[in-house]
Amino acid sequence: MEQTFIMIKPDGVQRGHVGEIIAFAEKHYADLSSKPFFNGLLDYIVSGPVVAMVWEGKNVVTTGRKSIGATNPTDSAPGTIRGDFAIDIGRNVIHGSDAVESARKEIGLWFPEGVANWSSILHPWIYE
Ligand code: RTP
Repeated sequence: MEQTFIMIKPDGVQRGHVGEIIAFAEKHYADLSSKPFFNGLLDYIVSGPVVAMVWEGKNVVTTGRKSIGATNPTDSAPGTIRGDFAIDIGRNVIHGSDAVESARKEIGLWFPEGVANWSSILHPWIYE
């Protein structure tokens, strides 16, 4: 079953500060290191605790991103998480992996010891 990495960003949590995650943030957003907003993005991501999750389900990378909504809250539809809760592109509340391969990398980065190998008894009622 497909998995995706989901993280509620600091403005979605609003508590304390965790300096050690700077290294994670730099790795997590390594592909954006040449962008002008990179340093601001790192400052933001390490400004407080985050809630990191792995979601599992059919096409969950795509459906997760649809639930999250467009990167810029100006473009994210009402009913999506960013559409309902975010105001600024640099404070867009939540992250979701953009592809199965990036989900695999991000889950490995954030959960180096792995995630529980569970299988839901509900699957037969949810999926044909
Ligand atoms: P994410 O990785 O956080 O889920 O966001 P995304 O795929 O929708 O967007 P991406 O292009 O990967 O950008 C990563 C995060 O960088 C911040 N950003 N700021 N100030 C700006 O112009 C700007 N552009 C992007 C956003 O927090 C975005 O989620």
